[in-house]
Amino acid sequence: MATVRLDQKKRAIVRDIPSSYTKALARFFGTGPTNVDLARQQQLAYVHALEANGVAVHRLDADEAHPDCMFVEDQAVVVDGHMLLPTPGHPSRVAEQPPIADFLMQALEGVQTCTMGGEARMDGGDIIRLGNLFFVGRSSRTNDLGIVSLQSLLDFFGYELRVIDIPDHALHLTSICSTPTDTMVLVPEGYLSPSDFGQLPTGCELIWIPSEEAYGCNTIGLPNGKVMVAEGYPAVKKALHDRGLETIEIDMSEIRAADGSLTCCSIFY
Ligand code: CIR
Repeated sequence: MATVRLDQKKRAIVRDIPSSYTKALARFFGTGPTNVDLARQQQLAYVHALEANGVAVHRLDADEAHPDCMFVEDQAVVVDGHMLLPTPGHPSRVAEQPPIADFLMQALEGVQTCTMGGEARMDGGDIIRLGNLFFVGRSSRTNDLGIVSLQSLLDFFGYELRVIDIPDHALHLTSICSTPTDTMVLVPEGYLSPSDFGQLPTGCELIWIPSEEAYGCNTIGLPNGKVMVAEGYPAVKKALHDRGLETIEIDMSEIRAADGSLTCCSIFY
């Protein structure tokens, strides 16, 4: 999940993959998953990588009625112990939320929770955090009313929010972008431009990656300084290695097949 700083990544939830996963939505990077066993193996490797690097992982049960339920990032936005439960932007995904919300409300005892009403829509996958500066994608899943709800939460903390229009050939902001550290943003050429981000705080950097590695721009930075990356994206690896970061590669082929990236598969809380 992209709304916590590196030092806040101590605990995460993931959700098991249902047998119905072959019916998951796929319109962008993926052509639809075909091998549920392989997807489960890849998710297990993902969980092991998190655990091996100091993150305590809780697994929620799969929901057979919701093929996309493993993509928990979209369902809850946790910021400094507060939580926004967005109304997800795709109707088929709305009912995935209650078990995730219930778990987080218990785990984050006394958490201040807000929900969205009316026509507001947002997927958590449209948000990234660079220190205390937030970016939100205005996308096919996240609308202006959803962005207003997020703004209200961030106003409480005094954090700035900048809006980025997501091009039609991408699903979410996190589909094409991530913050492997609290001072770096990985961005693909051909999707976004420097003006989308505006002036970054001193010491922060946009790292441009060739467009053919757009999927690889989604990474998970870990508190120990290592970065989880999808296997098969050499320019992403090199950019991180050049900056002194160690990478952990995860085979994401059957998760990518459903347009899912590394951050989509967990919520840090
Ligand atoms: C969907 O289309 O909603 C899922 N198949 C993929 C969701 C990926 N989530 C994310 O980028 N945060």
